[in-house]
Amino acid sequence: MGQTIFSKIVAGEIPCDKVFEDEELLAFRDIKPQAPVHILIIPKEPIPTVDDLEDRHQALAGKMMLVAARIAREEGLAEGGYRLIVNCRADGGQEVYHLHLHLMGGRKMSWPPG
Ligand code: DGP
Repeated sequence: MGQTIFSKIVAGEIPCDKVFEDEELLAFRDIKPQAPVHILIIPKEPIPTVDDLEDRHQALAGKMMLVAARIAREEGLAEGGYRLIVNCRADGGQEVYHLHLHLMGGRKMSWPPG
């Protein structure tokens, strides 16, 4: 799998609307938001899909959830609620093959999704 647009964002070659960064993770606003708040939390390591996570990624994967919850609180979403989604490969609707956690909120989400 070649370099993705998200690797270029991590490298600073493409700009993003950043909301969080540390040595392992980056979070930025989705360019095609599906909700009033739509943020992507990604590892800096170019892991293609959730299916490519290995045992050594256990802490990293957990941190993605914790950072998502922290951002949700900062964005004022915690009380009303929000949705976290990871799409995996074609049937999951994944377009960018660099693992990312969608954080969406600010409106009532329908269930089940299409
Ligand atoms: P997915 O279908 O799960 O792979 O979602 C990919 C998301 O990435 C989609 O909601 C649009 C977003 N996206 C694609 N290219 C860019 C970009 O260059 N910048 C930003 N901020 N988001 C992007």
